Amino acid sequence: MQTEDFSFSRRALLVAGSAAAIATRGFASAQPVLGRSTTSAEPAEAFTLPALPWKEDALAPVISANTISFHYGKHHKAYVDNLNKLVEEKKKYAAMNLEAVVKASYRESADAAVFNNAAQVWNHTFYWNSLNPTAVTPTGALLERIQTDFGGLDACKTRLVDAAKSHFGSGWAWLVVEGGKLAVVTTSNAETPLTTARKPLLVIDVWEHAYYLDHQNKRADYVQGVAEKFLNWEFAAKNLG
Ligand code: MN3
Repeated sequence: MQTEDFSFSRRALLVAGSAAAIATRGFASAQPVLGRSTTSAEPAEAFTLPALPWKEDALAPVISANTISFHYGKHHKAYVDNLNKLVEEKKKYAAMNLEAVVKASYRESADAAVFNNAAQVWNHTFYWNSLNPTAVTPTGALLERIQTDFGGLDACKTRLVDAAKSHFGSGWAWLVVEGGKLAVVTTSNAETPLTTARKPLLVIDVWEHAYYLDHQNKRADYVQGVAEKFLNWEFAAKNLG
């Protein structure tokens, strides 16, 4: 498992339906960074907030339009804005795309703020693409892996839901490939599989801002609703490759 396999593939995002919006500095790692040259003396193009791949009310009532408006329009946007401010001062990140910033800043304790904001930009875009208002079920190689590694789709969803429910504090519940097998893991705060040998397939945001307006303290209602109705298995399949 090579770390370059974990790139937020543009192909997967094209399938997710918001190609034009995601073809920005942050999500074009599989090809030259769009609109700028790493050797140019021109100022770096700013990171941008990718468009949502569906309408704000598409996941209601599990995730209301109100939650999406804050989560995407305020939280996600703030991470983008903060990252742009930070990178203006931290010139070594100026020529990097988003994935490179996440990976490079992770190793620098003095750049924790850069990592936190960059990783949260990446994690949130991955999260929006992990959700799909149209019910789809896994097929093909992904379904085979799910059956082999979890014993079936229901068991896979249960593992993801249980991990999301039991994660302490803010973080993320991920379906990943680790050591050639599917696995469910959680990360805290801005931590992301991007800095590890794990390849992310899907994620559920379990920060309180993801569900508190709709479900208050009942995180289980949110994660069960997401797992039952909105997991984007097509996105997972593309990430599996
Ligand atoms: Mn969030």
